[in-house]
Amino acid sequence: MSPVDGPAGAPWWRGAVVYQVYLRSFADADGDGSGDVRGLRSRLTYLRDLGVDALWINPWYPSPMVDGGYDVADYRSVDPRFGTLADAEALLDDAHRLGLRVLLDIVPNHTSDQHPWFRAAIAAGPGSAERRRYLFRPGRGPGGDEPPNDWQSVFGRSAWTRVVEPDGRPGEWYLHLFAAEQPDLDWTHPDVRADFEKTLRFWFDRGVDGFRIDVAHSLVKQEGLPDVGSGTAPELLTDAPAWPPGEHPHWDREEVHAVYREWRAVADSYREPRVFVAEAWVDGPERLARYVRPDELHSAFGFDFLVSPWRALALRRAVESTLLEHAAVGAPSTWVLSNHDTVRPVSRYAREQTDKPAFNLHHLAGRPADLARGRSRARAAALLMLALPGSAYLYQGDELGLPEVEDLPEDVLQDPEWTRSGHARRGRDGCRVPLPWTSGGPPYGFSPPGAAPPWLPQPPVWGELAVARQDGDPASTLELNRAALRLRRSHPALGDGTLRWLDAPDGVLAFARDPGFGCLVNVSDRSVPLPAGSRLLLASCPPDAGGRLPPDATAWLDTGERA
Ligand code: TEU
Repeated sequence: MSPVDGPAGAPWWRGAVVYQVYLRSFADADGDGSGDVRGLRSRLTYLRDLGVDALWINPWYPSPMVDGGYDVADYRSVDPRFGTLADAEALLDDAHRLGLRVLLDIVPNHTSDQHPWFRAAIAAGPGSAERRRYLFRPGRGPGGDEPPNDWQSVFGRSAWTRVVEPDGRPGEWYLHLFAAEQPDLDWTHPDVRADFEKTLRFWFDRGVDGFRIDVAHSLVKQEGLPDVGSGTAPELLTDAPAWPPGEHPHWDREEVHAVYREWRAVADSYREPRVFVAEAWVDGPERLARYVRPDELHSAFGFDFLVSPWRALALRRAVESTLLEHAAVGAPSTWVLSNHDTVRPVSRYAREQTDKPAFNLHHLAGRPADLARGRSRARAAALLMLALPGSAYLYQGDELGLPEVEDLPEDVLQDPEWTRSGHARRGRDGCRVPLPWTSGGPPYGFSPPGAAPPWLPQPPVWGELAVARQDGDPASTLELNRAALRLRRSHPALGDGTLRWLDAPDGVLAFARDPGFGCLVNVSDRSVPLPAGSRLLLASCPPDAGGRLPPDATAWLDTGERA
């Protein structure tokens, strides 16, 4: 068994629970109101005690922070607001000493407009070698006044911006699938491929255990950059299915897989092989599984589960199809309920559940919320997720049951989605509010005394949801997560493996995992009996006096069966 192997000899990542650290909002050590690497180092024992196996840290590279660090100006350094390279190395040492692995976030689709390559491209002018690393094109129409094609930015409006040429005249346009400050790279250019390989090695050589790959499905664009055509919406999940699989001009194209075969070879060249997880919003598990074929990436977020409403059939369908398609290529499924782009589960499940995916705040606008119900469901969903075969990602603050902060004042909103959508969508700041560590008022232990206010204001409810308040309270969401992670670690049936669905009443999901584990998820609106002969290990809500599991609750059971 190599040092990277898990208890049963399987590679650690196949069944790992990974905690997502949104660094700006995790813990602030230097008192500037924004989280940093030293803050994270000071809280590593909290993560060890929570019981996770690894961390994924959102981009910490030098960045103008137009898109929270997803606009990278230098891939092989650390932004001074977050710390230094020495701090990063110390963090890796500390984490490894505590038995935590560390994944970083790589952003290959685009750079910042302040990246030296893009600055050189602007300065060098049309036709230059420097411009060929990006996607510069002449405009359409008289005078080239129209964008080169109809592609839309994910954040709203055209995906093209026109530049002023060195001679002062309006000139070419460049492509940016996200903000204008995030120009897309041209992945057919050998410099681009070589430089990212260099970045992977730079961090792997420093002991980083792997990478989450940002918008992994967008890198390679169709030659000639043809129009997407009519009837498309600027939203990933809605415009992809209109296209035959693999043929959208910029999402999920076949050519992207060659890049990941190269990256896999880099990861495998290390004595302790490094791992990848793809962020790929593609059209269903079958397309997703293509990213985790044996010579490609190790894992990919199963977003069908994330967007699934709290409804038994939808959840079962998402789980079943994800498991099936991953098994076909020999990869473990990767479950996730939220991240820094999506609305907090407590607030999502607080709404009436429709058949439509509702993973962004703007999907919920105007729909009445019952946060207590949302929290029950979020707790139940967490136990469901942690009982499923494969690995799971836990977004910071979800272990505390934090809700989305839906009423941030407009003047503090920073997400480029807010401005680019012409204020039609408030964006993703509401799930990025700095964490509450202690009760007693802002900054709730996020920053040291006397610090600048947190970069987003924290709501009063942070007091009752703070880590210190939940610590030791067996009824708290924090203790529920700790108990689940403890059990998951010690129970031989949990983590990587398979499941067997069991017969269950309408609105209830029931499955078994060998040896001796059962999971019952009550998505219906009435309580249901626990199976006879089983012993309750953990429940997101205690059974009633008659031993029945209430609605919106999950139970973990010892079924007594031994292999
Ligand atoms: O997100 C990819 C993405 O397209 C969506 O999650 C998108 O941000 C959301 O649907 C908008 O409502 C990744 C990062 O996770 C995100 O934070 C970045 O903004 C984006 O890439 C660009 O790098």
